[in-house]
Amino acid sequence: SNRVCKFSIQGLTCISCTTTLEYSLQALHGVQKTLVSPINGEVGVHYNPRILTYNDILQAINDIGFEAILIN
Ligand code: 9UX
Repeated sequence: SNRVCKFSIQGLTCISCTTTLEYSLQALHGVQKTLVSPINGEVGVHYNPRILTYNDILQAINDIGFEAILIN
């Protein structure tokens, strides 16, 4: 089954970083789809909770240098 989590990413404003973030998240095993908006600095991630948790996704966001807050 699928789950969706959404993060607010601090300081995410440019297309370059948005693309980097999107590729990094899509490279994670268990991530099915990402929706990144540099306009509001948010990212939605569709993932399989049997394979990874939202904390793994948060870790991946942190690993590329962004702070993030889970918003749902
Ligand atoms: Mo980017 Mo940042 O490529 O302040 S969102 S630099």
